[in-house]
Amino acid sequence: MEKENVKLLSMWASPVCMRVKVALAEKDIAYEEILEDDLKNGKSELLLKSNPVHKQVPVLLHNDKPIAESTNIITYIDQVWPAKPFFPSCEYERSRARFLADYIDRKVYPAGRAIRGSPEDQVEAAKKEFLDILMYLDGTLGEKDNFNGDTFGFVDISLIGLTSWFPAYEKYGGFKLEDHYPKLAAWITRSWARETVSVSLANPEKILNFVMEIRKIYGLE
Ligand SMILES: N[C@@H](CCC(=O)N[C@@H](CS)C(=O)NCC(=O)O)C(=O)O
Repeated sequence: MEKENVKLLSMWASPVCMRVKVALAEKDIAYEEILEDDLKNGKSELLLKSNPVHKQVPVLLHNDKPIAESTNIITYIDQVWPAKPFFPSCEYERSRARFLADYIDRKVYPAGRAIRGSPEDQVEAAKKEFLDILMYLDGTLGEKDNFNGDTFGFVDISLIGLTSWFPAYEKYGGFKLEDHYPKLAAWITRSWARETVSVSLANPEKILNFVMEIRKIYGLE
C-alpha cells in the first residue's frame, strides 16, 4: 500500500480551513499544515499550482494530489478513510446533510461576514439576517446532541469550523447567541469540548483582534 502523505494548505483564521482540520482530527489522520502568510498580498506558488481555478485555501494534498473546496475535501476524507463515517447510512439523511452543509456555506458564512463588515447603520439588518438564518439550524438540531444524531458528522464539522468567528459577530452585532438559540449555543459549547475541535479551531480572542484590524483597514473602527 502507498504510504500516506497528507498536507493541508491553510490559513490560520480561515473558517473553511478550520473545518477541514476538524475532519482530519476526527479521523485521526496525521498531516502537515502549510500556512499561507498573507492571502491578500501574495499567494504561494504551491497554492497557485494546487488550486489554479479558485486560488483559495484550503487545499488537501493527498500523496501530492490536490483536492480543493472544503466540503468536497471533507467528503473525500470520509470516503478515503471510511472508519467513523461522517455521513448517516440512510440515503435520504445523507442528502439532508449535504443540503445543510450547502445552506451553511451559502447563508451563515456571508451573513456573519456582513455583521462584522457593515457600517453602523446596517448592522441591525445584518444581525437580523444572521439570526434568521441560524433559526433554521437551531430548529434542525432540535433536541439532538449533534446535527448528525448520535455522532459528530458532516454538518457538525461544516458548522463548527465557522464558530471561532461567532464571538466577533456577537460583539459587532450586539447580541448573545444563547439568548436567542440556547440549544445551538449549547451545541457549540459541547462541540468545543471535543479535543478534535479545540485543537483545530483558532482562539476566538485572536479572531476578535484580527477582525478589529480588518475593520480598521476598512475605516469601521
Ligand atoms: N468555497 C471555498 C471557500 C474558500 C475560501 O473562501 N477561502 C478563502 C480563505 S477563508 C481564501 O482563500 N481567500 C483568498 C482569496 O479568495 O483570494 C471552500 O469552502 O473551500
